[in-house]
Amino acid sequence: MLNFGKKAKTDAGRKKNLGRRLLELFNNHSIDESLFEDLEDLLIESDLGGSVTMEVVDELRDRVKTERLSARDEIIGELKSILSRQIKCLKLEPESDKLNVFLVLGVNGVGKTTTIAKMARYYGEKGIGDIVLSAGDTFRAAAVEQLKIHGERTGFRVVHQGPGADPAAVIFDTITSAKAKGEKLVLADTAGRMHNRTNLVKELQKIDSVIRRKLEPGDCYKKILVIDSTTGQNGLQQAEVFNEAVEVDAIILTKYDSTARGGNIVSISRKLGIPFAFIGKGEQLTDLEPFEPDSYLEDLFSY
Ligand SMILES: Nc1nc2c(ncn2[C@@H]2O[C@H](COP(=O)(O)OP(=O)(O)OP(=O)(O)O)[C@@H](O)[C@H]2O)c(=O)[nH]1
Ligand SMILES: [Mg+2]
Repeated sequence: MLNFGKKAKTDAGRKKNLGRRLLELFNNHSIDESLFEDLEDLLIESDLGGSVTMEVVDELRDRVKTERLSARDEIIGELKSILSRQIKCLKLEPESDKLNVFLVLGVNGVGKTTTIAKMARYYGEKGIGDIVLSAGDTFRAAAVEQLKIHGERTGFRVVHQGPGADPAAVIFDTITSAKAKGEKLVLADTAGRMHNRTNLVKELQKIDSVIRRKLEPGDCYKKILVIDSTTGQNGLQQAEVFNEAVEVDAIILTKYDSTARGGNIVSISRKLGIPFAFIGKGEQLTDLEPFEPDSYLEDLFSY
């Protein structure tokens, strides 16, 4: 079942990171088959997923054999480079001299609205001043207020209508006024909760088709999925559903500060080929970083 309503339980209680557990693994094994078997268990627990783990460990086993690797750090280094090759990333920047529309999607509570505010701040700092926030989450009454507060904090205008308004109409109006004002970037929020999953998908497809009809050739449109890193393999299922509904261009992983895992990046990259653009590491507006596979892996493997 997809986690469309309730938050998956976090792993805060079992926070013992992959790096430390890898060290323990090497301390307790010689380089033999049992090491690779326990490594598989460890990677599955870190949310890499069964099939991706098997492929990664098979490749590692081959490399250890052909390269005659025997030192712990060499083998861990090889594991990191195998994983690094599986991860896709994307530098997500608005294109200059164009209207850019970034539609932000994701199930409820993953951090969409906060991430929009973080992105506005991030791009604002980079000198992209003409940003407008679009309150496309009209399902939840407090959502518009939340985005208005972020608009005040970041200094950008917010286009909104009343609760219950048609989200496609709100985003349509935002694009119309952005074009009239010559603004360069629309960051559009969406609802993560609907009465059920079919409604959510239909709603997003409607928003997507309204945006497509409104945009002109040369405008830049990206659909960005937000995934909460504490939801583990559920993140992969969410990515599959949203990607099937509207074709996701990039993913932002949030709450990386609250989990010891986060291996689902590898399985999402490997299975769906969707690149990661940013990683959120806290609740403050400054807690957003462009996603870098090597520093993500350093972090995942740190002890
Ligand atoms: N620790 C941590 N908390 C985060 C991060 N990003 C968002 N949050 C928190 O997660 C909670 C939900 O964030 P929202 O931005 O409201 O999530 P949303 O996806 O817009 O939620 P809905 O509008 O209800 O669908 C808030 O308490 C945020 O402060 C992060 O990177 N780290
Ligand atoms: Mg929200």
